[in-house]
Amino acid sequence: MNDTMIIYCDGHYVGKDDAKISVFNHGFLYGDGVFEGIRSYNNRVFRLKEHIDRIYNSANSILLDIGISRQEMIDIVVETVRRNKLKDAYIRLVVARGDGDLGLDPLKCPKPAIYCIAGSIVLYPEETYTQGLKVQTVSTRRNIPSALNPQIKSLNYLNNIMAKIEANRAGVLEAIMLTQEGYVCECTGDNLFLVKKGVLLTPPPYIGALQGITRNAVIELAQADGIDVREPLMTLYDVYTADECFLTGTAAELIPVIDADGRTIGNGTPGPVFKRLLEKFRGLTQVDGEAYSF
Ligand code: PXG
Repeated sequence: MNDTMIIYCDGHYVGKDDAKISVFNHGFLYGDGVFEGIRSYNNRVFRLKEHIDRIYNSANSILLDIGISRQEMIDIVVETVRRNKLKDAYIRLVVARGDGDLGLDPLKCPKPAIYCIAGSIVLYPEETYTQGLKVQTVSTRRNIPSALNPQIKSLNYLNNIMAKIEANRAGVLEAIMLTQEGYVCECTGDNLFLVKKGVLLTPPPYIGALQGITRNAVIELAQADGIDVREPLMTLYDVYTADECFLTGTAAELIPVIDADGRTIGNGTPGPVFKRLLEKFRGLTQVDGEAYSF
């Protein structure tokens, strides 16, 4: 994080020390709000339109009227990275319910608050990208869609945070989260992919896996490469017996998994399908997205 960082803070571009929110903001008091994690590569904001669509869908689902157009939101994101002169960035876009009183009623919050932070992120240590990650199944199940639909990227990420704590306590960096029924769902901030006999498998969004933007890009790249992609219901047995496993996410990008619950996946090294898709993904990030200049 640099000292000259400029943050879009509810209508104004301010320095880091001035980017403050009220304790009465319901984003803080109740996790009432929505967010996106976005990346830019090589002066292009990767899949920005998809991220904007997703945050508007998240907001719409929680009856939060963002109050500005999608184009205005795109302009805020691009202007924030531009002002920070970042060629490559990790961008956090947040829309909170805004200031209210000490009750949870959102009707007491007249105006939503929008924030955009452009910086960087390192999710996993460098060597895990080449050597692979160990993951552990945790007891915290993914939120059930009938209680809080996991497609909503809400500011309340406690479900995922509890899973991350369990993984940390088990001595690994990432958790496999199951659905209430015991099907493999996703990880704490990443989607999960398996390769079995040349077929690419990933859990279906209707069970609670986020329809990740990196996930969608990987599916497109695989299909364009002639790889068969399917979204079946899967159990841990499928993970343990897969030829390859990897995770996808904006922050994580593509990361190989070589061990799940002590079972070695494939031959214990990043597999050929993963390597091929990683190369294609890296190529795509250099050319795809909303271009900007300083
Ligand atoms: N699943 C969940 C639950 C997520 O929150 C993904 C999958 C991947 O989706 P995208 O669209 O990014 O390919 C996410 C997104 C973090 C962090 O610090 C992760 C996300 C968002 C913010 C922070 O790990 N994940």
